[in-house]
Amino acid sequence: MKKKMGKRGLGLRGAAAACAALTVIACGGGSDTGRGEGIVRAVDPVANRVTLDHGTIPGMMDAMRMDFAVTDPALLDGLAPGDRVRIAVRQDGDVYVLTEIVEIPAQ
Ligand SMILES: [Cu+2]
Repeated sequence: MKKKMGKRGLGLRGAAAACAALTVIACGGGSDTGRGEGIVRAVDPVANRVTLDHGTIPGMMDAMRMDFAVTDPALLDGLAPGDRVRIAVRQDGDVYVLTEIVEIPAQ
């Protein structure tokens, strides 16, 4: 009679995959500056905030829509919804702050 080992094998493999995922997250947490691109959705010069649909920021986060504080209100000058931008993001604990916003000229 043969014993079936399939389920147990998958379980171990699943556990290994989970560990690998945790390692990646831990590594991502170690990097506190990231770069990516995004599209401006809203600008709030009074609160010094900008809402972006941003792409993947390697080591920091996946693509999503969110709003960021900016280090310098002047970074928001001339920005309008629909603009494509390159960004540099600094992570301070749970807070993400843009240190750089550069408009990508439309082609
Ligand atoms: Cu985000």
